This record gives sequence, C-alpha cells and structure tokens, in this order.
Amino acid sequence: MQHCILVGAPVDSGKRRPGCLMGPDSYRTANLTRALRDLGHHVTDMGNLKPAPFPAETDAHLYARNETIGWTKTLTAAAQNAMALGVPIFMGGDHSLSLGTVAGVAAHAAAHDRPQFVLWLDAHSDFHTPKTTTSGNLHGTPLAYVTGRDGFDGFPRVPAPVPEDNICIIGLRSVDAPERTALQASNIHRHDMREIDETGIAVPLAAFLSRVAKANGALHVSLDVDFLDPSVAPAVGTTVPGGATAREAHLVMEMLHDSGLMTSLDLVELNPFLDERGRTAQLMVDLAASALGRRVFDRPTRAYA
Ligand code: 4U7
Ligand code: MN
Ligand code: MN
Ligand code: MN
Repeated sequence: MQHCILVGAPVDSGKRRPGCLMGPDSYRTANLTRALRDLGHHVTDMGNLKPAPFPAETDAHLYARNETIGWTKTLTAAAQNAMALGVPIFMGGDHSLSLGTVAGVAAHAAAHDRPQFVLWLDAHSDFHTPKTTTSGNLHGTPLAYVTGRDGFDGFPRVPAPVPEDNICIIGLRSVDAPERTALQASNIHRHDMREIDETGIAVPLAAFLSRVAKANGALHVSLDVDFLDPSVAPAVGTTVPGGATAREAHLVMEMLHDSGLMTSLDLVELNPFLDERGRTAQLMVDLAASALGRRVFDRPTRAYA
C-alpha cells in the first residue's frame, strides 16, 4: 500500500496551442482516484496548483516565459512537499511542468542522500534550451533545465541538477538538429523507436532499472502522451506516428511496478480538447494503474534488482 498524492498542475504555458489546462480534471473524470484506491492505495487529491505571481510577458520568442517561471517555482516547492508525504502523481498540464517537478523531486532526493534517476517516455527529447529552441515552446526544454544546462536566464537555479548518466529516454522519433547534437555529446541514455522495434521495449528498460536499483536511486517517471502512438492516444498537440503501442506502454508500467523503484510520476501533455470520447485520458489512467500494481496475475516484486 502506498500513499498516492495527486497534484493538479494545469500548466498550459509551455506551448501555443491551448488545452492542457483541462488535463487534471480529465484525469479526475476518468477516475484516477478510484483506479488507485481499487489497488489498495491511500489517495489524496491536493487539488490544482497555481503559478507563483509573474510579470507581464516581454520575450518575443519564448512563449509565456514568465508564466512558466512562475509554474517552475510553484512546482519545485510542491514536488518537494509531496515527496515527503508519499508518491506524487503530477496531473498535467504540458511538459513544461517537469522543469519544476523534476527539480523538486531531485532536491528531495539530494536531501536524503539518494541519487535521482529519471525515465523520460516521449517521442521527443525535450533537451532544448531557451537559446536553442526554434519554436520558442518551453515544453521542449525540461531535460535541459534539470540537467543544469546554461541558457535559462531568469529561471530559478536548479537546486540539485540530475546527472545526465541517470536519465533514460525511451520512445524517441522526433529530435531537432540542435538537440541531437547536444544529446550525442551528453551521457543521457536514449532509445529510439527503431531500437524498440529491434529489441523490444523490455531490454533497455530492464537495463536502466537495474542501474537504478544498484544505486538505491529515487526514480521519477515522466510520461508524455506522445510516447504513445496517435492511433491509441489522439489527445495531444504534437502527435508523431510510429509510437508505442498500448501494450508496450503497459509493459513499461508493469515492469516499473515490479521493480518497486518508482518514487514519482508525471502525466503530461494530455489535451482533452483533442480527445475522442475520453479514450486518451482513460488510457493514461490505466497506465498509471499498471505502474501502481494493476495486473492480471501476481508476479514477484523487485524483479529488476
Ligand atoms: B514535448 C519541438 F520543434 N522539438 O522544440 C520543439 F519538434 O513535451 C517539439 O515532448 C517539442 O511534447 C515537443 O518545439 C515537446 C519541435
Ligand atoms: Mn522525505
Ligand atoms: Mn515531452
Ligand atoms: Mn513529446
């Protein structure tokens, strides 16, 4: 039994197309709370957060930069607080919320002398800085921020940057040229869909999980809706064909539960305005349930230690 802390983060400042602000209520409508209670967990819904006060926007290139700074401040503090209570599940909101959630959980881990690890499930690498982004959309920058890359003028200093070697991205199929250059020069572990096709998704995930286990790490999982194939998850602004199947995604979540390693979870980029009869919201809730123990038959836990 775990204590799941639902944190509503209706962040919509990370890109121009609106709608992610409806994400938290969509997860509530799909009854995330009940799905987790049915698994025996204690669930507390903290309601929705608001960004810290921010000045009017003045940057012509970076969309809603100051609002995103406000959200980063709020979420860094909220993530640290929620980590002290249980397993936070951040209900997004677009992926710019992870500037704050990852910075916050990593600060909590550092205070407890544990290394922070991050599993990034995404079609994109989100490794732009505000200086390299061509779109100006800050939902493409969280991994650069939390690893401590330069270029985030005006953003809070990251209290405990996450070492590149502790990050694993799975699902890649859309990487911009400057990100590709930066990624290849980094120690971030990265697995594109071609590799998943060749080896299956369990191989790179199991390797990563055993590294987390050996280091006694805290593990944050950031699940971007566009990790999934658009045929099963249409409710996202940045669809990219060739994504994970529903079963591949469930397998990732089931293995995470078996490992006993996941300490926090982001559900990001759901745009309910683009959904079809709630099916994407429902799939995301079902995936969260798999990560927290829903299964057909019992399996040994800590299988990847
Ligand atoms: B998401 C993009 F140009 N790289 O920077 C950009 F392709 O959180 C996409 O993963 C970013 O959905 C996608 O705007 C951010 C683009
Ligand atoms: Mn603690
Ligand atoms: Mn993303
Ligand atoms: Mn993405």
